[in-house]
Amino acid sequence: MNKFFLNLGKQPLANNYSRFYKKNQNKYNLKLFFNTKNKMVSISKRIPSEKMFTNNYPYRSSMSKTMKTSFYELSIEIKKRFKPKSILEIGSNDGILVTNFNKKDVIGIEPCNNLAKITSKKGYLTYNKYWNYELAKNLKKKHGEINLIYSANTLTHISNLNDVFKSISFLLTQKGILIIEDPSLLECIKKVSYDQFYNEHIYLFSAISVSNLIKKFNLEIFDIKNLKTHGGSIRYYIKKVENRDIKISNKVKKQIENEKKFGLHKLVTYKQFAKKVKLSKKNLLNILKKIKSKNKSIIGYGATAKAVTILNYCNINKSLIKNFVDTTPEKINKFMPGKNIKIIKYTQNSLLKYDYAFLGAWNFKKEIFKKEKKLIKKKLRFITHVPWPRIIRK
Ligand code: DWN
Repeated sequence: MNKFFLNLGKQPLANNYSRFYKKNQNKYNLKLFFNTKNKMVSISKRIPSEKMFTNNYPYRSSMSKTMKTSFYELSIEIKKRFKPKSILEIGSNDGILVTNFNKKDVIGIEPCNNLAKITSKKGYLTYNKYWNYELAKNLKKKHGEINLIYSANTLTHISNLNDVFKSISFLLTQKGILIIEDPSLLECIKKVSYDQFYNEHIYLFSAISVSNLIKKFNLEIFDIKNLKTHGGSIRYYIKKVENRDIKISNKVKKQIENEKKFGLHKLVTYKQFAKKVKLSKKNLLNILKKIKSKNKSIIGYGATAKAVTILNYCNINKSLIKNFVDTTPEKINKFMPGKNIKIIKYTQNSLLKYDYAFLGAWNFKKEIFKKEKKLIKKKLRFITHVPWPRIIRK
C-alpha cells in the first residue's frame, strides 16, 4: 500500500541548530512514500515529537511580515464569516494568530514551552501541551465544546492523524468549523520544492488525501483557499457532515479535479517527481560550483528547515555556501544542522561582502526582494532551486 518513491538521504533534525558543529550529529533516513489507497504522501521514519518540538524550539512564525499579514487577515475573516464564541488554535507558536482575538475568546495549544510562554505572558490562555484525545477530553470538561478550531502548519507534523481528527471532532460543536492550512502537495510537486520534506513534515496534504482522511471522523471539506504562503499552501474549511446549513463550495470539487489532472492520485507522478529532484540537485550543485570557480562568494539567506534538507541532500558545506543570515535570535551564531555552515545575524551590512545569496527562505522571495532592493541594484544576485535551479537575474 505504501510505495517508496524518493530517498532524500540521511538528515539531521531540521530545527536542531547547535552552537558547535557536530560532525557525528544523529541523522535519520528521509524516505518518501505514497499510499496508493488513501493517496497520502508521507515520510517513513517517525521521530518522537518530544525530540523535535523541544522547549527551545527556534522557529517563530512572527519573523516575517508576510505571515503576520496572512494571520491578521484570517482573523478578520473568521470574525466576520463565522462569528465564533470560542476559538482554539492547535500549534499556536508565538501567538501570531491568537493575539488578533479577544483574550476571553481564544485558547492556544503549543507544545514548545519557550513559544507557549510568549503568549501566556501576553495574557492569552495557552496550554503547553501536545494535541491529543486526552487533552481534548480535559478541555471539554473545562471549557465545553469549541465553535472554531484552527491549525496552521501543525497537523502535518503529528504522526497519529486518526487521533488528531478524532480529538477535533470530539471537541467541536455540532455546527462548529475546523480550518486547517498546510503546504500544498500539488504546489510542491509542480515546483519540485522537495525541501518541503524534512523530519518534522511527516505528511504533505492534498485535498484528495485530506477528504479521504477526515471522512471517518464525520467531517467534510466545504471550502478551499489556495494561498501563496510557504510556497503555496491550502486552507481547508471543514464541517461536520450532519451540519447541512453550510453548502459545499464548487472550489472543493475543482481542487480535487485539478489534483487528479496533475496525477496526485497516481504513483507514477511521484516517480517522475523523484527524477526531477535528482536533476534539480545536480543543476543546483553545478551553479554553486561554477560561481565558486570564479572566486565569487555565496551566502545563504534564511536558515530554514527547508534549507537543511537541501544542504544535507546535496551535500553542500561551507566550501560552497560560507554562512547563512537569519533574523531569528534563537538561530544566530549556531550551525546549520548537519553542516559546518554558521548562521550569522541578519543586517544589510552582513550581505555586502557577498556576490550571491542562496534563497533558503525562497517562500518569502517577494518580501526579501523588496527589502534587498538596494543591494540587488548594486551587485547581489539571488540563487534559487524553485521551480528550477537558477540565478535570478533582475
Ligand atoms: O512547518 C514549519 C514551517 C511553517 O516553519 C516548521 N516545521 C518549520 C518552519 O519551516 P522553515 O524554517 O522552512 O520556515 P520559514 O518560514 O520558511 O522560515 C523562514 C526563515 O527565514 C526564518 O528563520 C526567518 C528567516 N527570515 C529571515 O532571516 N529574513 C525570513 C525572512 C522573511 C527574512 O526577511
